[in-house]
Amino acid sequence: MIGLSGLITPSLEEMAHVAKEMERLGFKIPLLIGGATTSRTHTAVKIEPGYSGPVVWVPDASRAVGVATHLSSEESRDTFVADTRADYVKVRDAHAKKTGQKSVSLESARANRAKIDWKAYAPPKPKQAGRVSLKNYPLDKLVPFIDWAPFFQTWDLAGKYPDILQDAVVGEAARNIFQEGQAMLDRIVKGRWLTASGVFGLYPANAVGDDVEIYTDEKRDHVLTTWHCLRQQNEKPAGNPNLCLADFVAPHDSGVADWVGAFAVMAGGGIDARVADYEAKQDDFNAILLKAIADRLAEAFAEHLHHRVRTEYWGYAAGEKLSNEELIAEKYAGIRPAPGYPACPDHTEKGELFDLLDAPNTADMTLTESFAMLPTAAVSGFYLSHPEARYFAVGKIERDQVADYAHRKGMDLAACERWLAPVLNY
Ligand code: B12
Repeated sequence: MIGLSGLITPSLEEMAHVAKEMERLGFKIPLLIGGATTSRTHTAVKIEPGYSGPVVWVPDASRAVGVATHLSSEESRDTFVADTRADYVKVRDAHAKKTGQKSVSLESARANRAKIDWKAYAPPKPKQAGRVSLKNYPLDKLVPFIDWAPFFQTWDLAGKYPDILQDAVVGEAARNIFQEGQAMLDRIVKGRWLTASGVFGLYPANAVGDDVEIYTDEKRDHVLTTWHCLRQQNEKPAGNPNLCLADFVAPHDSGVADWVGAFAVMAGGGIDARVADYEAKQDDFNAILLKAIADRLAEAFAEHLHHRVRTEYWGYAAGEKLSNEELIAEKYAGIRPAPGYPACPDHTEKGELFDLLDAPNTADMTLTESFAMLPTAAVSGFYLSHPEARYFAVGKIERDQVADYAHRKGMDLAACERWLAPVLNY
């Protein structure tokens, strides 16, 4: 059997490609699909039609054993495969009948942008502009910023932290894994098992249409790089804007001198050798535990650095005093949208972001050809400071926007459609 796991959306198209390649090469073995961004619908609609062998979406790793048992059993294999196929035919039919979202033209969506009174607003100027590289960042500084809630998700334990520790059903399991997690964290920090490195930059910037131009200096006449944003195109009830992240940056023609930030952080330096050690001992539990803690540290680094930027380097929230719970609940001013998240679903924007920050040299981070970051325990994104800046989902977009976007990015339309496949409404 072949199993494919996909964390971010570029994997979705890659999986469909792998299925077609298996068909072309005459494979007959089962193909199992799993991972955070995959779904039964995607498997049925985009992957299964490409491969005539068995294709099964497995929502949870614990079910992989049952699925594999069926697929390798002489008695149940044919029925299991036939049932799955019949199910996917139904899913495809239902998907084909689904009426797509009602959209507006890009022009109308732009006319309905978020309206900010730029004349009445003075963007905060960073106390220290430019790029700062933070290599080998002290891990103990990150620990207080850890959000433990997703740690329990990794172990399929549902509930809010810290309440989950007292939960009647999963409380004991949660306490046990939390204790193991704390012990691993201690080993990592005291033993310097992992290195964390990051980089950020604060730049003069202005919006031009749906793009954000980042300038080389405050004269703002030389563009260093452009951050391309996508706009919501679903029909909105009166009074609700069709949002685009560029709406939260002062337009160039307003004459208002705005700024944006960019960052990339990781906490997985040196992890591969440690994981390999555990795996060589067949200790999968500790291998997963180590990766889960590294992921928590990477997110804590993003939270910690954003806090430092707000209070020190950009300094617009110098007096901010928020508890970790308030930070997790995003009670601060400004946002840090990350390419791939719903407000900026295009992963290719990480290319320009990494170039801008010189992330391979300044933070020991690289991108794969599918725009996944290495080490895997990594987060990257932008900083916006406007108090009205908020997260939203771009949702599905139409051909007119994709053509415009491809043109703005200087990208071939077909390539652009491939990267944006999960958000196309056509
Ligand atoms: C934890 C997490 C992270 C961690 C860890 C990532 C990692 N290295 O694993 C960190 C903080 C590092 C991270 C970073 C990023 N993330 Co993230 N992350 C998540 C989160 C919250 C949980 C994913 C997870 O680990 N779940 C626990 C595991 C165990 O579950 P799972 O992956 O679903 O796998 C289970 C099943 O699917 C199945 N399974 C999985 N694979 C397979 C394979 C087979 C063969 C089988 C049988 C079964 C199977 O078994 C597993 C256990 O049951 C999700 C949101 C969510 N709730 O899903 C976002 C999410 C995956 N992240 C997302 C994004 C965008 C990113 C970043 C690109 C953001 C950025 N710009 O920095 C980066 C990318 C990192 C990189 N290296 O490139 C998006 C992806 C959406 C998209 N459009 O692509 C998500 C969906 C959040 C969202 N709603 O937008 N992320």
